Amino acid sequence: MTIPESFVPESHPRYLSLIIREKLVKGFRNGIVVPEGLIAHGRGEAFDYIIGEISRSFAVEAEKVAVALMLLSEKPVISVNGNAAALVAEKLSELSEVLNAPLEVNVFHWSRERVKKIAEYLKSAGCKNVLYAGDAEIKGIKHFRRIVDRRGIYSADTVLVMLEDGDRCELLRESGKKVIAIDLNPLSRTARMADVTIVNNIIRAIPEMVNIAEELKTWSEKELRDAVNNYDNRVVLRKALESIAEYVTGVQV
Ligand code: PTJ
Repeated sequence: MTIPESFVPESHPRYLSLIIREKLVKGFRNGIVVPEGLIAHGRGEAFDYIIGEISRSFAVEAEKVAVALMLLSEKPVISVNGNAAALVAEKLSELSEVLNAPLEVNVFHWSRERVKKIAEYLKSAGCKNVLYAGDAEIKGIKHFRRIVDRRGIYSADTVLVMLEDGDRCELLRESGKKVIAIDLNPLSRTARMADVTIVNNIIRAIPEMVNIAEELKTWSEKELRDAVNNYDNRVVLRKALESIAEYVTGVQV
């Protein structure tokens, strides 16, 4: 008998969800994902479940504005933690390329060794622009997410974050940066603090943003500015909550 690489049969009704778990467990065994990251994924899964595990229109609307904002920015940076690297390294590399924005390794559970491991992993997934020097600090943050790269988040004008914590999001904004957050939980502090909140799973949002970026690169600066100026994040968060309520109450029991 040959032992399969994955124990999940393709016919399993929750195949994709189980494959994602396997990716994270593999990332954990390789020292990229921390045990706390597995717990954080559980919370994300629960929210994804009540969103319906698809990209809703409010998410796509925010993805478009996020890409427009990054294209308009002088120094956009994509902040990557362990879970994000384990789940979407290749697509993050593509997004980095198309937006001309470096990926910066920034983690809550910091060690120089782990940061280097994640950076190497992103490079092996094709990313040519990975920052991880940890040679600067964001004032006011006590935890390790304060450690940033001088050429990256420290001097960025726009930062894309995912699986972020609310206080850093707030401090990044206070320091004059625009913050785009991808978070499945529309109630989180991060979701409420960000300038643009994409309530979606990173496994869908990042590939979609790559495609959107290809399209928006053909837009004029005015068209990009109009998209950003006409956007209201509070309206989008409200739509997310209404959509969840509608979806959950519509399920036949
Ligand atoms: O930075 P690291 O790698 O050392 O680890 C950081 C973790 C993930 C442990 C840390 O950031 C953390 O504790 O995250 P939180 O505070 O639990 O926040 C995670 C948020 O991301 C929650 O609101 C989840 O709903 C959401 N989330 C989880 N998985 C996904 C997600 N959002 C989008 N896509 C996901 N796949």
